[in-house]
Amino acid sequence: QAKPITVVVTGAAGQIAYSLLYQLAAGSVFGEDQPIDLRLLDIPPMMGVLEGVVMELQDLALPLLKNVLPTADPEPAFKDADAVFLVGSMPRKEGMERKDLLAANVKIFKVQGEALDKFAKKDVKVLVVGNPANTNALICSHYAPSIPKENFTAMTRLDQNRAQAALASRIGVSVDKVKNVIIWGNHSSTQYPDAAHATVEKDCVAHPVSKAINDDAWLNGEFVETIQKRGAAVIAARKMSSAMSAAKAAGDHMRDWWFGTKPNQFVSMGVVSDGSYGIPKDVVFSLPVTIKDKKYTIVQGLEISSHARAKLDITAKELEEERAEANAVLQQ
Ligand code: NAX
Repeated sequence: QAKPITVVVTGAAGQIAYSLLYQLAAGSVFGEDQPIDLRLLDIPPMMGVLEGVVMELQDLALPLLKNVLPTADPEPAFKDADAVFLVGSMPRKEGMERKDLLAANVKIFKVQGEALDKFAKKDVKVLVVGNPANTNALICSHYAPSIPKENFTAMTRLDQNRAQAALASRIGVSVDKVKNVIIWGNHSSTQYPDAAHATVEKDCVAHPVSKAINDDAWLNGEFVETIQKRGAAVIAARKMSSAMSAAKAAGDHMRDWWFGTKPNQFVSMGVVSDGSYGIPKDVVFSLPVTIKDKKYTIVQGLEISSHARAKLDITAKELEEERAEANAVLQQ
């Protein structure tokens, strides 16, 4: 059997981790022949809850799970880590401004970036889920200068999955028939879910989604808004934020990073911008990528309509503002 890889989940006592850990232990992310050592990081007050999670992991009776370490200390958590899910963050409390939330989280991701820099493997793959995910990923990477920037990504896969499901439902096909819908920008309500390059497979032939739907008003209006506000809709109904679907998306994102994307298919990930599509450099921007040998390549040459351009600029501006706010907090 292969040697175990070290997989870290932060916020391990929280609700997303609760769904994610099962997928990891069952082999649905790193493969059914890949044993794993799990490191579970959370804050000291959550250690009791985390003990319960460890008991349940044991009771899963899954052979791929070799060792489980619950801890509140980043050093043993990140030591020689191969793959890291940064899920833990400070949740928004009542009366808290967006700025306060950003300030609290930026500090967490600075500390974790420094710890990754010192203790993790240099080829570690870091997926940031905790919000504001894009800016947290940028900060984390900044404080881990010995690890390549490409090794830090932010999750917009949940948004991609939501968009894919919404399009499939509208067309009336199974969700796997829809491909290449793109999430551009920030994982926030300024994100731009874009179906312009998406295809739907019918009778083994790929057709443009725009033709299959044939309703630009819906694609540019209701579709975009529904995806942008889907997280809020789940909170309104469930009284808690998306967790099962977020965990599934985190697994999808990491699996594609680990094993690569399928031919003619791309996925969206928040990655450090290299200036492609006129997007400002040095923000973590969700872009379409293909992945091979654990390295992603930004898909180039997609046509951007003037309508899309305006949407990309809005979400880029928000990310630049977040970066400025984060830098202001870190300079205090
Ligand atoms: P929970 O509040 O259930 O769990 C968060 C856990 O993180 C808690 O156990 C908390 O103690 C822990 N934590 C706090 N500070 C920590 C630190 N410094 N080190 C380690 N652990 C720490 O939240 P949950 O529903 O699991 O959501 C986690 C994060 O994911 C939130 O920031 C949430 O906004 C974000 N989301 C991101 C999504 C995305 O698509 N990128 C979608 C889902 C979700 O909203």
